[in-house]
Amino acid sequence: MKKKLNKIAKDVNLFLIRFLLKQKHTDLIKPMKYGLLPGGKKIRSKLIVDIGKIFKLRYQNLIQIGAAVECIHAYSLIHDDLPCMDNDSLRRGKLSTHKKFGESTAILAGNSLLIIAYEILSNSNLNLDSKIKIKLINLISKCSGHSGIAGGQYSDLSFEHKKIPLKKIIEMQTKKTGRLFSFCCIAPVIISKKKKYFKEFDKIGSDIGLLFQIADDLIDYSGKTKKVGKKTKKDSKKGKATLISLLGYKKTIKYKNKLKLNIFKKIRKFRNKSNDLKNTINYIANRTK
Ligand code: GRG
Repeated sequence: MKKKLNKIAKDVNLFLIRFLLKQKHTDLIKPMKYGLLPGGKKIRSKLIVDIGKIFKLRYQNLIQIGAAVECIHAYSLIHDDLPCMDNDSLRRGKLSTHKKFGESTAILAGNSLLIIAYEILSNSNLNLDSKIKIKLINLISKCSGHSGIAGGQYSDLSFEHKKIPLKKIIEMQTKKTGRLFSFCCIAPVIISKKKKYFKEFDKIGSDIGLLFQIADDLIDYSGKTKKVGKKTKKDSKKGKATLISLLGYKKTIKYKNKLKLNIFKKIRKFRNKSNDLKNTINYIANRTK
């Protein structure tokens, strides 16, 4: 699993480095690269490749779509670390982008990464039919804006120091983290034009996203800053609404394991074609950083 993940991370980074090299050089490229390239696991790209494998899709197209997703993901992390959001000075084991380059530069580098995701998806070297590209762009827009990442982040911040019911916490985490995972799971279905699987992979994606977020909250609860590469034990200090704050540590682990088994049930029918996907889901559920 680690070997395959590293290969995909390397290929995505290589694509991004080449793509950025072809851009007109500007002073924002350096902070953009800083927030985008080193350290990230590229787990979202791994999911795209795993599901692409089920539908026998071209690897290089999947890497290019993964690159676009990683730009949006990096943008969300850069903005998430800002003082007006979660105010974190450490990310991926180094200073967060605003600590290194200043707040205004971090905001602009983040915005530029969001825009570049659309440039990557609409680029003529992405070897897909224009109609499919438009569908991908339309979906990633919905997953990133007010009904997705940004909307989920808004709820996350407004829930701080409040008692929030389980359903609302899950809804918030599904938007904040799950929608981008949904995109990763649906994109290969859109490319393969297998409409009948669309809803199924939408749900699988948001469940994997939720699983990822729960694992992330557990890491915050019990992980060590040095190993994780970002400050841990912040959620309780900030009064974040998480499953741990509501159910406690042990029940949250039970919830996570049940969710994982449910996802496995949904992908069982793909038999050994979904082996890589299954390994990635296990990795997501058990990760410690
Ligand atoms: C509209 C895209 C957009 C963003 C603005 C700031 C913001 C709104 C949203 C924040 C979303 C956010 C940071 C969600 C948390 C998801 C999460 C657990 C990220 C950690 O992802 P990893 O572990 O990171 O995959 P690496 O470093 O491996 O890439």
